[in-house]
Amino acid sequence: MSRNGIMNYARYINAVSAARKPSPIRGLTEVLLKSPPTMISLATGMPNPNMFPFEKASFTIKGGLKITFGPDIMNRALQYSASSGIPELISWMKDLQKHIHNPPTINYSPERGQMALCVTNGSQDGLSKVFEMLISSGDTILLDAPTYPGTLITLQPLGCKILSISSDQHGLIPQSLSDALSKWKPEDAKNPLSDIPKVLYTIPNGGNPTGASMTTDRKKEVYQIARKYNLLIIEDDPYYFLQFEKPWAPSFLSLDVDGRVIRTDSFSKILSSGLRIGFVTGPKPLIDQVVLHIQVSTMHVSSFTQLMVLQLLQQWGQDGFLKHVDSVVEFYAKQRDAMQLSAERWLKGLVEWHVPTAGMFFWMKLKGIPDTHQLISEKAVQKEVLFVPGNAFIADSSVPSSYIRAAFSLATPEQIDLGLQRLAMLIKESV
Ligand code: 09M
Repeated sequence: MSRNGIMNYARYINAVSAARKPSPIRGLTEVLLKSPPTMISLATGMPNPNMFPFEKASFTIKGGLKITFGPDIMNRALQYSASSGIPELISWMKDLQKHIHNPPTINYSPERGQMALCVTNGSQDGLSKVFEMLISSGDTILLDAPTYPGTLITLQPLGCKILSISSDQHGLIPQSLSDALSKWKPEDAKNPLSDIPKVLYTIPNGGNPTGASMTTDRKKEVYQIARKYNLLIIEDDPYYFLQFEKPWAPSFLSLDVDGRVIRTDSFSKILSSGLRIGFVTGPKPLIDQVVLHIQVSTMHVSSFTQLMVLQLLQQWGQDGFLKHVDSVVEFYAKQRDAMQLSAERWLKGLVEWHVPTAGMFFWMKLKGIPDTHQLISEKAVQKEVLFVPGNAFIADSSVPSSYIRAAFSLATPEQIDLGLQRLAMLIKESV
């Protein structure tokens, strides 16, 4: 932070991102969208939607609601739209973030890190753009270990060093973060030539693969460490809406008095993973850079997808949305219980695990098996049961891991039971 307590965002933005310029055509499009109907535009190269073959559509929502795309909405759905997202959807999502997280930054000035939001093709798209904005070759990034392979494979080609921070059943361990940073001094953050890490990435709820969720106290401690060393925190939280216990834990975004948190949300676990829709929320100077990247890559998330989701959210309202989330949670909590019951039945004495309070995963340590890779990729396949071996979730996948990730999202309780019975047989045959 600079002396007056304001974040210097330029410190975090890498050379590629800093060199991004807005598209001149996009600027004209904004003018057109705000123009009176008397404006004659011979400017934009948008196609004429009357030439598109799709006419109307209607979707039946479980529970009886209907979404209808008449000719006007259909034309809008088939046309280009703003890179940051359809304005009404952004505004709906900002209201949701305000309601859920009440971020301190909401009324800050834009330069001070006012909360801004853009729509992305799932959180993966948002995350990769955030990393590509922040990471330069040679940088060191702090990550929860083990972690989501989608993050590891995004980071690896960027040439950064990964500094893994230990975690347990309550997620990232603050002491481990402090220890990792102790080789630097907080003042190093003021030296542009220092190699002090600038970014911490963490999955705070229902961690992938660990199933772990961070306690409020831990989040507060981590936030204080981030303040001390002037770190940005990337809060990758696609399992936020899959928390099985209320009250839901406060997010890093909700603690963010400085404007140092970038949060990725996903609709993949609650509305659809195939529609590809997620959100990046964070300080405006950083979101603006992400949007410049969107302008030259996807241009925007499918207008069709956004309008479909918007209509659903508008009809539901926040209450209806949260009621839907409750029903999703109820399903996954039962699935979690089924896996817990079957694990107790078959795996006691063979496997160590913690019961997750969010998400879709159990992280299981197979006793007496130093490396699960071969067991899972060969013998388990022959026994017709699949898991992900633990080494998929560590930066150096050649390091052996005695863990596996078991997902309880898709299989029926009967299949879960049979699957864990097969796992028990495999372990017994292998030790
Ligand atoms: N497995 C994810 N995780 C996964 C997975 C997946 C096909 C996805 C964390 O849909 P998005 O883009 O919002 O989700 C990306 C994402 C971001 N962050 C922590 C995640 O777990 C999705 C897709 C097949 C397997 C998959 O195994 O874990």
